[in-house]
Amino acid sequence: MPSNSIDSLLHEDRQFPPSPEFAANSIADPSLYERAAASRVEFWADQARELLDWETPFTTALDWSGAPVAKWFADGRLNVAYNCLDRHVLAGHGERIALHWEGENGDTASYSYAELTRAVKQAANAIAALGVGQGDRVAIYLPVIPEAVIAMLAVARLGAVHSVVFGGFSSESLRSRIDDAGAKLVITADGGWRKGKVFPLKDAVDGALANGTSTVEHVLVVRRGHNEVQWTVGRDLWWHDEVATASTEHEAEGFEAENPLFILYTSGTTGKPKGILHTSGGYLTQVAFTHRNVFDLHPETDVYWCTADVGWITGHSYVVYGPLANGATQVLYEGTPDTPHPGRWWEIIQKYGVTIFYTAPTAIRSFMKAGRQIPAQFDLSSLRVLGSVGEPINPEAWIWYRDVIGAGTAPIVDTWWQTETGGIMISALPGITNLKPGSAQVPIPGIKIDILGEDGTRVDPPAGGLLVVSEPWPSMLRGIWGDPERFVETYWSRFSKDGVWKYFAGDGAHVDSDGDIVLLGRVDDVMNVSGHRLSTAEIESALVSNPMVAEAAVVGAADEATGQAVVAFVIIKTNQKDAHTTDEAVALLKAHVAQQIGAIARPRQIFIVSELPKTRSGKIMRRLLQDVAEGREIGDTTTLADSSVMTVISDKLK
Ligand code: 6R9
Repeated sequence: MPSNSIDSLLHEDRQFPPSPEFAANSIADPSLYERAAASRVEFWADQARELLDWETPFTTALDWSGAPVAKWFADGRLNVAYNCLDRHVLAGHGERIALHWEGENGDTASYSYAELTRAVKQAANAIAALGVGQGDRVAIYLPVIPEAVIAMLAVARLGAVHSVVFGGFSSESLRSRIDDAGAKLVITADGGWRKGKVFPLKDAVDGALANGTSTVEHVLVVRRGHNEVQWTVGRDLWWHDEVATASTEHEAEGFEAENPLFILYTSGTTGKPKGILHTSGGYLTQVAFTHRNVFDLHPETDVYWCTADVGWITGHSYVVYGPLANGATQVLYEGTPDTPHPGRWWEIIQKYGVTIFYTAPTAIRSFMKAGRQIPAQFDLSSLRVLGSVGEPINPEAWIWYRDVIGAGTAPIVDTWWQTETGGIMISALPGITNLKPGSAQVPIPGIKIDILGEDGTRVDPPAGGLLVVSEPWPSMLRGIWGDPERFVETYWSRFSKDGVWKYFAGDGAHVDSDGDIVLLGRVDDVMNVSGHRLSTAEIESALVSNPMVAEAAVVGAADEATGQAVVAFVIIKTNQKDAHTTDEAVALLKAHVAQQIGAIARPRQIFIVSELPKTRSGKIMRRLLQDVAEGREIGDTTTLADSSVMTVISDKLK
């Protein structure tokens, strides 16, 4: 966010109270805050009992004796997939639609809860027959098709652990995730539809497994793109051969509440992505609670649509687990917002009568740019709640979203949370809170957030500082896969002391005079590009893995459309300098990053420079490069080893 807009954010005085009709029909009531304030842990225990079915009820809600690894509801047993499926059928809701799927190419499919339950039972039988059982890891690399949801739930049903890898990640990224988790099985598709074309997925899996040292025994392939694929006999199996022929009977077994549910990799401050580990009972409790209360879900009548890909945490918590645990009817869409025409999303809302819509600010900004005449061609009158996630939403975009998409009346919930927090942590509740553009506003009931100064003392409103979560919460991460030290170091070392553990989120935040929280972006070397997290170090290491490159520095520069954009400064090796023109080198390096990590990491700009600004201890001063990338006057250079470097760099860019 450009720094000059922060001031205006902190003086936002427009407020939008809930309409009396909305408040009267809303699921949540203010007593939630009172109950949570009276006893936070008991409050969560009540939610766990009310929202979920337990095979064995728990007797202890929270065990924090192994801090910072929490155990929630640890002596209880449940089956996550049973909670998302079978119990709704048993309660008489088998005919209710669980998924309305819309393929980008126009294919559609609908699954009732009874049909989805049957499909998951078949998939669980097929996957178990491949030797997958409790604790085994399964990598899932699929487009947004019903089989992605089915595969996740089938793995969960067996007590196994899924690691979903976003389909836009490269073969290299997939390989490192498969290897880190030691996956036994990969579930993929031949290809998927994106921007009017089939993109291959199975090829990338073949590439990831090519060195032959992988732990993967089988690859289960869904036919979706009908593109040609290579086949390794004995290893590769078609989903339609294995799953469609499997038995539709499968008894869900209860697993302990702390049984691992999934690993999801996310970018951190170093080059190596972190495998964030989530478990079962606490995670499902918080995602079900927040999905119900933050979106004011009425499962009998609402049609919910979250546009996230299942490969991100938003897809896990608010496409798969939250909505299905709550018995919601939802839309699942495979493709991009503007294929085959720029009104595709609005057409989908009109077609299915979507009532609750959850998307990212970057999408809203791109629609703003395209103009209100596009959504105006569709009937959006079914919409009654709008959500935002992934990055701060600027007040202009907030107002546009409410006016143009929400008919000037729909409440907007700006939800702050992270892969690590598992579920929503800060958000308005639409029937209760007076909404304020540009602010995520208040912790949800049962969550304790503080804003601390650099020295760890609490800052009082109105003031700015660093965001911490001060008490354990049910859907918190339980660790970084295979790296307990990095877990403590990354999240808990900064502000914890004397046995009091505080989770450091990596975000800066400000509390305004009403006590509302305004998020100010990351304070570490993590960028947020279109709501996706990317690490500067990861892209730098991709760049230096190219034989042309001697050294690289990457910064996130403010970008109107994507929030931040990747800008790289690269030094070419002396003996490579004459091999390419500057334009060629830039094009080759952009393609190299896309191939190493994925197209989302492709730099917007690459500047070829002869030196990088460094401190005397050799640390690259990214702050100065960011000034250059954002076209600002260069800041304080006194700690540079050689202060003339910045003059050389900025002269070069003029
Ligand atoms: C859910 C998700 C987490 C980071 C987080 C923060 C940013 C997410 C936000 C927001 C301001 C919001 N972020 N939601 N910033 N307002 N409503 O996005 O998870 O991909 O792990 O990213 O995204 O910087 O730390 P993840």
